[in-house]
Amino acid sequence: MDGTDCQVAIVVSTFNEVVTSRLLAAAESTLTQLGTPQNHIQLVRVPGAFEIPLIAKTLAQSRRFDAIICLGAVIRGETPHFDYICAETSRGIGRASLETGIPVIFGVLTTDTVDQAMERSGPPERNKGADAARTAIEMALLMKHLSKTNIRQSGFLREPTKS
Ligand code: INI
Repeated sequence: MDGTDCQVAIVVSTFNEVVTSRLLAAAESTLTQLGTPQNHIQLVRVPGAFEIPLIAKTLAQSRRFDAIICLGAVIRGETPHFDYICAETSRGIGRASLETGIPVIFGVLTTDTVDQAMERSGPPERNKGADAARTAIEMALLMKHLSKTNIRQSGFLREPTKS
């Protein structure tokens, strides 16, 4: 995958920053490894995961980005609102993508404990921020490809079988 020509925005929440800073570092270094230059990466910080969808949608609507990466950490031990925050964040991120046609990637950890969140924000091979960055570039390239090719000839669609 070559992310050289991709414009990417990262929305990261500052709640549980000890975890989200690790997701962010892994996402940024993965983008760099995939060739995306620093000046093609726009970083926006929001207070909590609940605030991610609005900003992600606003960035997607600007049409300036090929993909938006959403990073956050919701930890059950710390809130009775866990289920509400997770549900709204995931639904909102999904809607932002479908309503704008821009890939908006779900890189939000939802864990029972801080230890689990630390485990999933560790080295690049076990880091959800790194996964989200790879997915963002893969989806950005896929969307670019689909917009350039005749969709029927691209191999993504199979002709219906005649009965
Ligand atoms: N936000 C998070 O991103 N993670 C959490 O674990 C969390 N907890 O525990 O409450 C959290 N709460 C804040 C929430 O996302 C909003 O910022 C807040 O409710 C204001 O809308």
